[in-house]
Formats: sequence, structure tokens, C-alpha cells
Amino acid sequence: MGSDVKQGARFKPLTAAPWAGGVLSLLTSTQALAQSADPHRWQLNMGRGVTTSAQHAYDAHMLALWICVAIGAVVFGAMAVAMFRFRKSRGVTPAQFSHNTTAEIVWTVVPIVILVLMAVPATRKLIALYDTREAAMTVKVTGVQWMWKYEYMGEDVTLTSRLDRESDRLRQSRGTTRAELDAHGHYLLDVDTPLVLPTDTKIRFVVTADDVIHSWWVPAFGWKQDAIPGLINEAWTEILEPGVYRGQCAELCGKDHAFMPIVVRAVPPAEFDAWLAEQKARDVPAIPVPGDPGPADAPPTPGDADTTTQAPSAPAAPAAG
Ligand SMILES: [Cu+2]
Repeated sequence: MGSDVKQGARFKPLTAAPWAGGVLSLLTSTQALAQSADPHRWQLNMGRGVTTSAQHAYDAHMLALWICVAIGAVVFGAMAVAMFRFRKSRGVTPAQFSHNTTAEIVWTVVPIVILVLMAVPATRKLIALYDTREAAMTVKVTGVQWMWKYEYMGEDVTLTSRLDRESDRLRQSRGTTRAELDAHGHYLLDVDTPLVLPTDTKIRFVVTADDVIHSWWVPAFGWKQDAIPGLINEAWTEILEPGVYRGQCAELCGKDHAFMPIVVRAVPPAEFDAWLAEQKARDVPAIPVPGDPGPADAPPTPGDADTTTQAPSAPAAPAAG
């Protein structure tokens, strides 16, 4: 981990005028800028994200932002004109009317129209965010105190992802220096085994927990989903850009809540297929040699008389999930 990290490369903060980077990203927001989970110094606007959902959220946010900017300009502009052009020192006498039906209709109807204009696309995006149908693959995410388990449904591949050893060592060592933390690069944001996902693929997530409530959150994906014991929550994502995206558990889940980060490595579909095949090959037991009794934890054959002599607590195959 670490060598293939590419995020942040396009968002180098400007050293001369740090705020200019944020202003620049705000002004150039219509460009196809993708942004990772990592915030950067003096960031002003929200990140654009790397998934369809995240970019929907970003678009809804930018629409609302520019409408607010326009309303602000009109309202404060009208106030400025009223205060300077119609001021008392210029001999202006105030009008004395107290009601104006036309004005009241206008200032009721115009906001309604603006709200509907914002609500229609926002609702469409919200419906799309929860539509997990027609996914190409499903990943089961299980929150455990304090790590994440990932299961590629139907593929027989399961990963356990926990805080990387170096972060764990640094956090527990009394002599850790600032220089050591800086040298790590992703202190407390790195794991031993990242979740690998294909880009340009609709991936459905089923999210649950083993013990207490956790929450799976990768900011660049644009959503977070609670992981609740006994409940299956759904979500989906379609990652548009290869890269490494980081997140954290977003639900206070016990003493090591801060130490169960999430790392997703998004790779092109062909590379993902190769990776998955490699994982499957690794997990498949070796071909049994004739005459070999086989692995000790093999399930007993039905009707095998020897099974009666086995202890009832004979090791079973590890349970899924
Ligand atoms: Cu947690």
C-alpha cells in the first residue's frame, strides 16, 4: 500500500495564496475534476467525488449554491440601490402604502418556483441513490469491533481488512514522533488488506454488523451506510476513476472506533477479474492426492461410520460472513 496512491495529485494546494486553490476549484467546478477522500488544506468547496452518486450530490449542491448566489446578489443589490438612491439626504419622501397584492403574489410564487426547480432534480438523484437494482456484483460488508469484513457474494472470496500494522505500532508507542507520523503518509487511514473493486461497474453493497452499530463511509463515494447487527442495509456505487479511496467507520462503535479505516482500491474491470481469479485460486484447497486422508477439517462424509467417534466440537468450515 502507499506506492499506488494517486489521490490528491490534482489538488496540490497553492503555496503562494492557499485560499486561491479553493477558489479555483470552486470556479472550475464544471470541469471533470475528480477528488479523493483526502481533503486538502484550504479546501473551500465540497469534493466532487468519484462515483455517479457523489457527482449527483455535487451537482445538486452546485445548483443550490448558484441559485443562492443569484438570490443574494438580487436581494443585497436591491437593498443597496434602495439605501443609496432613495436616501433621505437626497430629499426622497417615502411611500405610505402598506399592502401590495401583486408584490405579495410575486414574493410567494417566485420562491415556490425556485424550490420546485431544485427539488425535481434532487428527488431524481435521491431515488437513483437508493436504486440498487441491476447491479453487476454484490459485496457484503460486515462491521466488526474493530475491522471490516468483505465478502464477494457468489465468488467465495472473503477479505478481512484492519488497521495497518505500522499505524497500529505508531499509535500505541509512547515514543512516536511527529516526523514518524508524517513519514507514514496515511497514518490511521491505511489497512492491511484493501477492498478491491472494479471501476465502471454497478456494485451493490449489503451492509451489516456482527456486534454493534458501525457505519461504512468513503467520502469520495458520496454516501455512507449504517452497519447494524441483525439488519441488512443496501447501497450501491459505480466508481468512475481508478484510484485508492479512503474512509472510516462513521458510527461511534467502541474504544477502537477511530482505528477501523476503510481503503478501497478501484481498478479497471479486467484487472479486477484477474485479481479475483487470483484470490479464488489462493483460497481453493490443493487437489487431494489419492490415499491422502485429506484436510483435517473436511466435513464428514454422510454414512461414514468413523464420524461417530469424532468429538462433537470437531472444527467446522468457517461460517460465511
Ligand atoms: Cu465501527
